[in-house]
Amino acid sequence: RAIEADLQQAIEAEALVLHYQPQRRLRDRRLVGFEALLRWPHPLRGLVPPIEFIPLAEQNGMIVPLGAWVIRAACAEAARWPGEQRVAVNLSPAQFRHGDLVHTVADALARSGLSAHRLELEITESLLQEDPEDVVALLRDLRGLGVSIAMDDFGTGWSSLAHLWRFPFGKLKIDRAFITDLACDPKLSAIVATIVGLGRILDMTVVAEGVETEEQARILAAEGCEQGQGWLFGRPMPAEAARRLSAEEW
Ligand code: G
Ligand code: G
Ligand code: MN
Ligand code: NA
Repeated sequence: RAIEADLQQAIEAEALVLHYQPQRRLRDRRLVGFEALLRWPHPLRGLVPPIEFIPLAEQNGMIVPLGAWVIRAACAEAARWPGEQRVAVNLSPAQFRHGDLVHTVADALARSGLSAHRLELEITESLLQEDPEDVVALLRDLRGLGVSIAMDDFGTGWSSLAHLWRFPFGKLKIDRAFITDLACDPKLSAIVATIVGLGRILDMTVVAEGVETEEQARILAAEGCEQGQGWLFGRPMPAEAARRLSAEEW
């Protein structure tokens, strides 16, 4: 309960922060975007990672105002990047059920002046499992604003293939689970190659998550995977550092 009250207070005080992790084109390592990742600087607990408070915020409904803040903050920050890279924001299923997500996104774009094509919304497969028709309609409305939609953690849910044809995602993010042992097991590179082929046919950009080694990056590039995100290409970093990187790699 103590943590719940603390979190409520932190959200109201806008005391949470976003860190930004680089996303790079594998071919030439060009910086193409950043994923915004929420952090909670807690006076006693230090920098609390999202796994420790997002599930709580999802249970008690705080994720709706918190998620709206994340969208506004990420758009405002990205609007300041000299390199005009894209920003990706994670969405929880509850943000689709409650609150006016389309209005929230449109408002964040209008307030920040960020071009819609520079905003990417990451959703997970679990969202599509719930109520596909309604969700697909909402995703289309979001696309209508000019933003793109990425399927996060691709390959870990079980509705993935069933829903791919229903909705034109701009991007598939291959889950880290397939990348970790990529260099050790040819079965994993076969899976990656299959996802890359699927992305090509469906006209979706494929991004590998959790890329930690040059060997993994080499295999991914050889398989035709377009982009990568992971410690090899940059750790999640505070806003000021991301802004500097954006300028340096313009
Ligand atoms: O590095 P990392 O610990 O930041 O992220 C852990 C998980 O938390 C990821 O699965 C990510 O999708 C999720 N996450 C990070 N930031 C946000 C956010 O702003 N909103 C939501 N809903 N999830 C987030
Ligand atoms: O939204 P998503 O679940 O994909 O969030 C990405 C998560 O993966 C975050 O917790 C982020 O800190 C973490 N992460 C990013 N790059 C790497 C990496 O190269 N290795 C590992 N182990 N974790 C990573
Ligand atoms: Mn993500
Ligand atoms: Na992911």
